[in-house]
Amino acid sequence: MHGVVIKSTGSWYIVRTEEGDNIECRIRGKFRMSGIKSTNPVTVGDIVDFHLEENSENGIITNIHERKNYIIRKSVKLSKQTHIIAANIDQVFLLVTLENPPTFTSFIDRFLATAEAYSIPAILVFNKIDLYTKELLDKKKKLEKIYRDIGYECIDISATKNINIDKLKVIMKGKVSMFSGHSGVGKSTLINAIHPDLNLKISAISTQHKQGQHTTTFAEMFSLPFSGYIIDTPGIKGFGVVDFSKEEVGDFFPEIFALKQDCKFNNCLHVNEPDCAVKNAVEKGIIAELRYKSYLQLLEDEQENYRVDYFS
Ligand SMILES: Nc1nc2c(ncn2[C@@H]2O[C@H](COP(=O)(O)OP(=O)(O)OP(=O)(O)O)[C@@H](O)[C@H]2O)c(=O)[nH]1
Ligand SMILES: [Mg+2]
Ligand SMILES: [Zn+2]
Repeated sequence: MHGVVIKSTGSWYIVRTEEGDNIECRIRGKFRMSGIKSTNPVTVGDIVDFHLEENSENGIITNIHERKNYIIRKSVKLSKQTHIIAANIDQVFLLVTLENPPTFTSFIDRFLATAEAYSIPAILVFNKIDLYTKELLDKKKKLEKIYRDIGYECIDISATKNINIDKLKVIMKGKVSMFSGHSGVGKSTLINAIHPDLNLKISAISTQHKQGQHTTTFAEMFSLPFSGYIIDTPGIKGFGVVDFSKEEVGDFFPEIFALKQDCKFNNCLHVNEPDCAVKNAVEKGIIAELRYKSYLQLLEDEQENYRVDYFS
């Protein structure tokens, strides 16, 4: 038998079969995907083979089909370990709020670079626009211009006021979409707005810290009434870009990638090299300063910089 993993709690997996049955499955003994050191061998979105245990309605997973792609993050405590958030994703929506909680551009850029590295189309969704002041609307507009100019779609929504939810539904139809972003940005609220029957748990962000409360604790996949799947994920703080080499970081910034053949040195890292087309473009304002700073930061790969905002 086979199916898709729609939920994982660490020791149990819910596998949905083509007939639409949900079977609780386990893995037995050592089960490792070659090449990935991760805390979870099986993840949401994985296509797996399994067989039913004797005299039981539960199954044992015996095989994971090759993944089209997957997104990983570094485990917070064990920095060398990674956690696979989800696999076989068609597109990822990054939910962004400029306040309550703030989403910093360094985080957005790290996320986008990761999506580029895995060749997963990424869409920026600015949520909670019902709360935006004139000043925040201006800031959002400037940010959107930067991201649109380099090819990323940006959509303004309000999950609670039902603004532009239909626009999202059109893009999601027939696809596996993953929702990501900091805790409290409204991922679960948005999924409820798209598919109210799901009635996912949400919580107010803490008034003291203006941060989310990590309400969603496991990634989970839901099938949509208009065809397609949606993956809700727990809020993430940092996004570990695990296996980038310095030379390839620029390839995950579309505007840097586009210019690199014009640099004098073909292994130019666009830091201190002479006749660097990228640095020239930054000076002329063709490449946004904040994107370039995010790029430099990724080169250094300093964890503690995750939450630094270069846009203000
Ligand atoms: N005003 C306003 N509040 C919103 C909107 N979307 C979500 N919220 C509120 O933001 C808070 C957090 O929403 P959640 O959906 O729990 O956030 P989440 O991203 O799922 O958070 P985690 O599960 O912790 O990662 C709730 O109080 C929501 O009501 C919106 O469009 N406008
Ligand atoms: Mg949630
Ligand atoms: Zn260069």
